[in-house]
Amino acid sequence: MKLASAYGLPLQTPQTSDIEALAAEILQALKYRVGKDATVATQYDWLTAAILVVRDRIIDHWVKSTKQAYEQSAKRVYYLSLEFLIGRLMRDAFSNLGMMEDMRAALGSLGVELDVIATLEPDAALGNGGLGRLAACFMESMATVDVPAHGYGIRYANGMFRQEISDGWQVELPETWLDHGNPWEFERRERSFEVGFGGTVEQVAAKDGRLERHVWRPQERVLAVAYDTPVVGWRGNRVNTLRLWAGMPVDPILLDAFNAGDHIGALRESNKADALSRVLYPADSSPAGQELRLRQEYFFTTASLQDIIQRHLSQYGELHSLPEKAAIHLNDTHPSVAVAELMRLLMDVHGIDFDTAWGITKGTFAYTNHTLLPEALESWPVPLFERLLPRHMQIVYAINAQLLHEARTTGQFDGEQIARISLIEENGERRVRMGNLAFAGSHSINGVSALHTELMKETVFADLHRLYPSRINNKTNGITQRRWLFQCNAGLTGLIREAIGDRFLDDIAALTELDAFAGDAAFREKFAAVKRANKARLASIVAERQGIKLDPSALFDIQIKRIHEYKRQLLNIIEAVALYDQIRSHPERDWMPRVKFLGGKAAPSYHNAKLIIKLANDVARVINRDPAVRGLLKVVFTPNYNVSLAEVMMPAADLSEQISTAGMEASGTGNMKFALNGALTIGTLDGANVEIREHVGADNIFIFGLTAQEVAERRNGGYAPRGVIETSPELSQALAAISSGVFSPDDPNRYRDLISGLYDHDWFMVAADFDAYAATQRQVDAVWGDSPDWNARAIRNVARMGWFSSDRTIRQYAREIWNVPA
Ligand code: T68
Repeated sequence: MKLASAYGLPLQTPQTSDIEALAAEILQALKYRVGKDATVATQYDWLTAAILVVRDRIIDHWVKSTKQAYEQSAKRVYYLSLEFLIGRLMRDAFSNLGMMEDMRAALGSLGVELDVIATLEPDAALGNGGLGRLAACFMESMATVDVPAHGYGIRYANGMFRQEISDGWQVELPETWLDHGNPWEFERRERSFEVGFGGTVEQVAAKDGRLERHVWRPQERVLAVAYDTPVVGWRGNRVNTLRLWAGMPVDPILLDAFNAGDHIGALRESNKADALSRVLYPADSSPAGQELRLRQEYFFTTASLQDIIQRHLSQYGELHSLPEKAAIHLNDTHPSVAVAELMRLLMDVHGIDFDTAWGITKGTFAYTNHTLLPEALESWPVPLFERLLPRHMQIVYAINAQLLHEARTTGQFDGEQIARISLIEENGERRVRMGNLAFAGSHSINGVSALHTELMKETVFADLHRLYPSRINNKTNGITQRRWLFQCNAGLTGLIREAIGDRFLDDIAALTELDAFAGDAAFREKFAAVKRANKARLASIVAERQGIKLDPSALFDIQIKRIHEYKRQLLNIIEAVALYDQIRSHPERDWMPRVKFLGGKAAPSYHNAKLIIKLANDVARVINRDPAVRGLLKVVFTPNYNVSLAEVMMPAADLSEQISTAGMEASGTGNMKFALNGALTIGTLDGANVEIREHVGADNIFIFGLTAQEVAERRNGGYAPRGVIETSPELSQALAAISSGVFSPDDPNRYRDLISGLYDHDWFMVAADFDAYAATQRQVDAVWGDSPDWNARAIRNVARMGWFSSDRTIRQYAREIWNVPA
């Protein structure tokens, strides 16, 4: 068996005749589908031709999968998500179909390098961070474990912004991923649905004079048009559909207006429709709070539900069986207006009574919560909700009446508790609570790690949980090993195959067989060589893009994720400053050379997060220039962190930074990607870190800091950070340096407020955890100094991370929430 080459994962050795046939197919596609001759084809043309050839094979599987689900009357899963952070698709498809080496050889025979055209494929960045990437991993795992599923979302013309760093500051630029067309998608003009906004609700009386139906007469109408992308599972087993909606006007041009000379006004409808699928809101873990956002949520939700109902009706002819044949999953509260919308469709359009409709709704929906941050819990002002969705407002009130009646009849809740259960927030401005709506309308509500789920029961959903104690359950997140090991780390994958054979490719539980190799010195050497090559690859990218020279033998310490105060990049940067100070003060000590990488995007309106990016860059500039620490410490901020950069950084890390304030990171999934690629974690007992420790063993992870319970106690007990800072000389000095402008001589006051915030309140407990963090970093150094020990621990991490596969997560969703076989 041929081993994995630098990037490929061959399932068979390529045969010359196959290669020739494939090359001929690529040329055919280039000529007849791209319309170019090989002599004039650009690299983009070759990319398109290569994708089209593989796409043909995918379509065969796709048609088969769709037919099969229909013929077997299988229950389908519908995953509604405002975000799908997919990244590039070509390698995914080649690798899952076992065609990587054949395609490489075929393209090579035509003088085209697969690795070169692969880098031209734009990232489909239709998401902000963890929540969107989880949706993408889930789509791949559902196809792999053979769950008939459709993802539903929005086809944003502009996804996540491109981040440039200019003079150390984040600058946001639009990313236009569709510039060269998108060979993966199929436009389905015939699959379009009307979406209404505003207007009035009429009550139509029945013959006997009783009120019968409500008819919503929207003031505005737009169309949602479907674009389908096939999602290929491992070994091409099943191909599911990601259906993304784009806004289109009902009347592309208002001819009357145009003819009257109002050329701009004539396009008004068109522009309005266009706006719905124009941009992804680039804020995570904070509410967008804008009318357009609510419009986007309703737009994709109603289109998806109309589509689901149409499919169900065409197969079963009635809607009472919906819960048996369809599981609709709400990825966070962004689609939770679906609860009211399904009720509306069932009652107003299909004539089903309220109680029956409510039963169908609860039987069909399930909801995942991804955050406990109070400021991130979505709610909409009642006047806005009522103006855009007048009928839904009535339905929300009707559901609320029923919900509060149920709560009151238990006799278990006082007035305050009832107020917290209510779908309407009544303190101050009245608002519709989307989390409570999703909870009320779902039979299952899950958290994304064991700790997060417990905290959900104790905090945000404490009262609803007491009312419906069987609804909350845990489904710890996972990641797809196809992208996050096989594809991004072919070197390590090849080495594992050499050691334990190929079984783990299909059954990730077999990865535990690698554990035995932690004690094998020869294997450790090979493992270290793979890591070193991955680090060299990252170093060369940093050299090329940023002109910074790095030594791959230094410890690569990486924190990459969205920039947010609760994720505590600031703690990491302050520790870098303290370390810098220590190295300068004690040059005689045996310091371990280290490169600290930071990367991530800040929401454009998040002032402190943007300031933290500037601080990272200011600190990097000073440290990297100082000859006193040369060869011992470097700080690198990698611009425009995205899925493709993650695929290079995860395999190159020695140390993974997962240092959020305990109780605030719901799960984390980057933590899983790093450990699976052989990085050791330094982290708090937060989110899935807790379970990672259980799986890899306490000796193979560096845990520090306050627990979630301790954080809560400190906050309740009147935490006084100033005293804490004053008793830590290292921390005081580092803060004084930052605050006084050592790293910002051009604007010495730049960080004064940021740092005084730590003295005055320090909500994220940076000061409380600093000493423990710094001390643990020195333990990291000590273990790093003993490479056999370090490598043994790293190997154990790889061997024991199989449980964090999203295949496991999806099987649990399938069996315990959706009631579908997997
Ligand atoms: C993340 N949430 C959690 N939110 O922070 C992370 N929010 O701990 C978890 O691992 C991950 O979800 C998957 O469960 C997010 O990423 C968002 O991106 C987001 C987007 C819009 C509005 C609010």
